[in-house]
Amino acid sequence: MAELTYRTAGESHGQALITLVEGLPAGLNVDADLINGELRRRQGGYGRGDRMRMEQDTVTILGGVRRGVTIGSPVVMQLTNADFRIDQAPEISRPRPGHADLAGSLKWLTTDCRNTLERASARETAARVGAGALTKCLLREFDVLCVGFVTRIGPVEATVPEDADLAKLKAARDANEVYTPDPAAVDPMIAAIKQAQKDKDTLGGIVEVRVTGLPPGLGSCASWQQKLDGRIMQAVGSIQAFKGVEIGLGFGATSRPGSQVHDAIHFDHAQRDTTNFGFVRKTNRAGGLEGGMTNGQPLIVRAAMKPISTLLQGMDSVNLKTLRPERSDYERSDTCAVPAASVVAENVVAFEVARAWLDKFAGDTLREVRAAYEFYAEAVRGLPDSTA
Ligand code: EPS
Repeated sequence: MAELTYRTAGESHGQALITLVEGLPAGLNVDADLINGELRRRQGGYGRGDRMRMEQDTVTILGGVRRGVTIGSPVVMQLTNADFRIDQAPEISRPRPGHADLAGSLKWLTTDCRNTLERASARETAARVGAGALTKCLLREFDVLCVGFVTRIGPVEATVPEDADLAKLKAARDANEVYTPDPAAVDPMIAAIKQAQKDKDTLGGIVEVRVTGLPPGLGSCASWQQKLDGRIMQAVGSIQAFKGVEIGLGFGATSRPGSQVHDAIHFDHAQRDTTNFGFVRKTNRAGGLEGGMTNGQPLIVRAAMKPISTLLQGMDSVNLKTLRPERSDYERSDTCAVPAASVVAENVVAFEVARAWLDKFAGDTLREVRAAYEFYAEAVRGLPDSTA
């Protein structure tokens, strides 16, 4: 059974984006509506530009699925681009500060930043959402819920209680255009984006992803590559324009003494049938991960997105063809893509959780994955008598 992995290919204005997912068990129902729903959400959110009115991201499954069910072979998904003018698109030779333009042009020895920006573009995140949404079809078989939302846009911060019911947060998030579960933050966030638009500027923000229903022991402290916190940080930190990722208290843990950082352990027989198997924590400052492994508490991941680097007002730059100072180029772009980025973060976290799930509960078929999970749950409930 191969490890669950995925790759993406395709340019922002090329023919299509491709996602290739390997390592899913056979027998999994693939819900195209679920995948298309996530793709639609990623296209939305207040602050997006005109491109998103042109594209209608809908998945075409090219392989690995028969009659709506996985058959154990690689799953190939395609998203067709409506705007596929890559060969006609103009050259860009005045790199945008903050974008991949300059570093990529030097790397590939060109004065046309387009070769770089076509792949660096956040359009690629549609392919990643496709992969994550596919793995949600697996996670929901085990009642794992993964929800991403916005907690900050520019100067406006949302208030989201740590112990709130995740399904309720999801419903509140889905009721507005900035994907925040705090109704009081919606209008100020929209106003901040409108102001940035007026100022020919852009805004960043913070997104959060919470996952419930995870048993302890996903990921591993035995090797650095298998630590789930590290995998999540790579997956989230590699999202276009992301500059920071934290788990649980994250950076906030540094200013407190240990007694106010760690989550005391209690045991409650009445909770033996839940995913914490009775090992109760009254706080969740660790964000559900200790030693690179899930501990039976909800996962909490937070990440920072910088403002988009394509500015209508431009910034000081250099023309790569003349080496003389000029303002940076402007390409049609978004004012704020933080809501969309919360969908991307949610789905890449879902993928990493699913990967860790299949590492622990491996099987060629969903039946075997389920049996492995049930065996483990029974064994944990049997402790201290059922030791390895
Ligand atoms: C992007 C620029 C804009 C965004 C794009 C990311 O595209 P365009 O240059 O075609 O107007 O809309 O985001 C997407 C296409 C998407 O699917 O999210 C950029 O430069 O990163």
